[in-house]
Amino acid sequence: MQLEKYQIQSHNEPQLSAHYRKLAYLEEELGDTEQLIEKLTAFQIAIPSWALGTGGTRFGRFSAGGEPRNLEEKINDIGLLHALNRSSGAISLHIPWDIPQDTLAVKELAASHGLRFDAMNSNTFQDQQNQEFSYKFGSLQHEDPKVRKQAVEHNIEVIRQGIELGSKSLTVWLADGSCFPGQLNFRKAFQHTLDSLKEIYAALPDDWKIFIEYKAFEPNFYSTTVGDWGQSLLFANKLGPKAYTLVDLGHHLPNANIEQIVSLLLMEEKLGGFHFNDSKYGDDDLTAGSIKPYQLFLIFNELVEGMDTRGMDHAEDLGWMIDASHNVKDPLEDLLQSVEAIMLAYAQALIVDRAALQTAQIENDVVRCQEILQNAFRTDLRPLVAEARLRSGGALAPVELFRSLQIRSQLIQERGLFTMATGL
Ligand code: PSV
Ligand code: MN
Ligand code: MN
Repeated sequence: MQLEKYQIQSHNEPQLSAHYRKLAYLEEELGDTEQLIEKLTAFQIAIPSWALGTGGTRFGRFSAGGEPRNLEEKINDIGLLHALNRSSGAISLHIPWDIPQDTLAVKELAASHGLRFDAMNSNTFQDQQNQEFSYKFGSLQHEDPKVRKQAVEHNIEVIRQGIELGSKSLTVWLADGSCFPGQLNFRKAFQHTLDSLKEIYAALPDDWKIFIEYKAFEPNFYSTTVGDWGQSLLFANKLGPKAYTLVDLGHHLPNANIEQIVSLLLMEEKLGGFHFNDSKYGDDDLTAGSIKPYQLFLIFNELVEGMDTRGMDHAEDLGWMIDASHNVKDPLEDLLQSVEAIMLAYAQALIVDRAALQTAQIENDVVRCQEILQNAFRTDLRPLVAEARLRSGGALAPVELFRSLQIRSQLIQERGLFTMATGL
């Protein structure tokens, strides 16, 4: 199904006067908001192809129905999201879940929705059909060079496919690690992984980046070979200038200070991008901003400060992506909520009074520092984010429109009730 312009307009029409009233109030508070709106309009968040179906746990999976059955339908779903919010203009593919049959047609379809191809994701954490060697005991870290070679070649194949699609980066997330003490020689595992990554790095085109994603635990529960930002940074530094660390918010040990990690990675010019999600305990799949919105804001606060200090382009110089897919919400509504939360945190970070904060920091005025940050965090910037959406042709209230048009029922009619999107 496709969303028509008139459907968005007739949704927006009756809400316009209330919207402009709220916006005017904000303008009174903040002064000129044009620059803020421009930045919000430019900011795009990539959607992973595996977030479009209901996720699952190892205990069960409950499909929402109408899930995309192939790459084309996944692209169409992201097209729908982008039409609604105008901020989801990119898709991140996972190989082999999303192998394009007809690359040209896939590119055209994506372009017709205004989507570009974000980072490509390789998969050496599952055994695929017809695969010669198993990844049960790791891939790039494996003791057996033949297993490592197979995993390296897979990554190089993913780069090749990405080149055809116009992507510019590869994200490597490894499940490699160990479940029990003594299972692994940590240094050997690291060294093998480094050697394998070097071969993948050598296959990167000049204008590509490789993102090394870390994760503290799961599926291995004793050690993960790229377990934290220190290990990821070691790899990235040893590999060279095209290698960066990727921060997935859900991949830390509880209470980790992610904003500090972000700040230091930026300082080292090694922050490559983000996977947004949220968690209460050890999850990496809850809706961004649903549990710890203040943390999300604090992360953006460091991002904006660090990027501005370095003259970086907010929209272009880092990879922004959602990585969440869970069990109980409609996946498309969930993604709309995640994008909104990310945009809000970004907007709040943009209005932090940086000069005043710097002065308060120099004067050790701790109370003032907190006031400044929380003033920004507690300002309701939803009208600003909505205005950015409105100006780009999106809906003032995307979730409401998704519901009133009964998009899920239409997708179920088109695709059936018992569909199962490929993914985690
Ligand atoms: C597994 O934790 C994971 O969610 C990682 O975050 C990757 O980015 C993703 O799967 C896809 O490979
Ligand atoms: Mn991730
Ligand atoms: Mn994850």
